[in-house]
Amino acid sequence: MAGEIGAQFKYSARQVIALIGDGGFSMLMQEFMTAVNRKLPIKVIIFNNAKLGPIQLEQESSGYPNYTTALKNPGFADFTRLCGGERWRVERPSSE
Ligand SMILES: Cc1ncc(C[n+]2csc(CCOP(=O)(O)OP(=O)(O)O)c2C)c(N)n1
Ligand SMILES: [Mg+2]
Repeated sequence: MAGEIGAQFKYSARQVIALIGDGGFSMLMQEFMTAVNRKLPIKVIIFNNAKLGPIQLEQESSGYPNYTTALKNPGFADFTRLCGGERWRVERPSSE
């Protein structure tokens, strides 16, 4: 999120959208609070597959068994709401 925060400060009239995995967001989720505190209108789309995908890929491509890449995530929508952000949780790709 640091990049998006910097981009939104620099280009305040433009829309900044972060597309991020659950693992990546978890590593820097405190920065969401910074974005809210500074009233930055950044949109964050979190792809939650409950795993550290690149690490699993590295392990498998190196011939190692999969080890500790599954994530037990908090409710990201609840987290962002508690931080003061607006949030929508999407469970199905349809618009209904
Ligand atoms: C502080 C920090 N930033 C970035 C990385 C690089 N990194 C390695 S694994 C990972 C997360 C991957 O999981 P996820 O974002 O959920 O990817 P996906 O499951 O969608 O493939 C990141 C960001 C790191 N290890 N540490
Ligand atoms: Mg993931």
